[in-house]
Amino acid sequence: MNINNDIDEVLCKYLLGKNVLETKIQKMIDAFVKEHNYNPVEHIKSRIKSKESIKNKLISKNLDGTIDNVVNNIKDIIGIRLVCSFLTDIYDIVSLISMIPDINIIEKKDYISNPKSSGYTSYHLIVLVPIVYNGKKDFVKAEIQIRTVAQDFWASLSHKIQYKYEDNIPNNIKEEMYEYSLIVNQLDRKMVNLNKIVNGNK
Ligand code: 0O2
Repeated sequence: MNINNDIDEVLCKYLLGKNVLETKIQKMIDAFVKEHNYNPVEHIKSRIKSKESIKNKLISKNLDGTIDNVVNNIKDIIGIRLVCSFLTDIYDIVSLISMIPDINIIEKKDYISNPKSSGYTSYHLIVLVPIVYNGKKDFVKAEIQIRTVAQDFWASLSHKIQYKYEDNIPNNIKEEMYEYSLIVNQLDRKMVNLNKIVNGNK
């Protein structure tokens, strides 16, 4: 499949959107840290989806390589991941993001309450980010993934396994990863409780 040549210009818009979103999220974190003397975010990672990955996603969705299909059907060309210590931080971060002026949340996916069948847990937001490109106002979509350090550790190995076996992950590995996702969840909950005790149940 060949994606239309205009993809490079479209990707410039997404790069701009990534910068706008990163700046707004960083400001949000700085303000929170100033007020609470606590940083809920351990680290942030962001990326623009590669053309190869965009192409593969279109193929997996049975879509042609038109710009309309890219813009309307690929919501994670901009991907920002916020990794935090505690499960409770995730929900605080979601509510902080929902208060950022100009950032419009259009979809929320709580894979913590409803984990994926693989065992994957994370909180995903799809947002609209305002940009000004060639003097014109526009919006681009972005996916924000919010997860704990433990969930990130699990997802990182899961990603390597998916890459290595593509769609043919052996059942014993799938089962083992699912079992470890339950352990991650249990650990995350225990850490929240312990942290409450350490902080005098605040
Ligand atoms: P990559 O390389 O991380 O970008 P959509 O994909 O948005 O059209 P869908 O299926 O509703 O449609 O999206 P979903 O499931 O909300 O989010 C998909 C993303 O979640 C994946 O993006 C991964 O980042 C992450 N994810 C989902 N399941 C797993 C899993 O089992 N293991 C890991 N490591 N990550 C997972 P991509 O584009 O598939 O991949």
